[in-house]
Amino acid sequence: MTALTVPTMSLVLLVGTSGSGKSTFAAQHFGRFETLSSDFFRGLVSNDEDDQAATPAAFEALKHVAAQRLRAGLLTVVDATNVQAEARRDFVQLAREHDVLPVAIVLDVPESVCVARNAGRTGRDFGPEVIRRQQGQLRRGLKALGKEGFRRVHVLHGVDEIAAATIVREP
Ligand code: DTP
Repeated sequence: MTALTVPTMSLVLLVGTSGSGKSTFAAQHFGRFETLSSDFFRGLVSNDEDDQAATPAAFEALKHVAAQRLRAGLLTVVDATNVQAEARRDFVQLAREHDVLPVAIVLDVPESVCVARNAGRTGRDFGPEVIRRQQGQLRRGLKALGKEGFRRVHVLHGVDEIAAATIVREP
């Protein structure tokens, strides 16, 4: 069992390709309101969580809610792919503005597993090349996360490590 320490005053970014299990992980380890999901926010602003055109509006709303929560001193988890450095930068900045620690939890799952999972889902009908591109971005990002300002970087390699992980909140 791997215990991942997460300071109570933190902004946690889940990082992983589509189908890596971020939402499943979030539901297992964090409270109902603690997790802000980009899918859910796309749904809130467009009625369709798969509508990629709604992504900018969804993230604007998500960041607004994240800021409100951090202001209230509430641990907050961002459930989005977060595989691009530009996408992560705003959240590191947001954490700093609210004096909380940016933390990354990376779900590093083989491409074949993610592709197979997505094939069985409605609304995730993009081809395997999307997962491959995200995997490439994830690989490059893994080395850079510390330099980007994340104060803790937890990397879970593979399905078994993810299943065995627990979260330990630190005051
Ligand atoms: P996305 O970024 O596309 O929203 P995700 O949040 O990373 O995807 P999900 O948690 O939604 O991934 O999981 C994708 C699918 O895989 C979903 O049908 C549930 C399934 N799944 C997740 N974790 C596991 C697991 N450990 N074992 C088997 N199936 C899993």
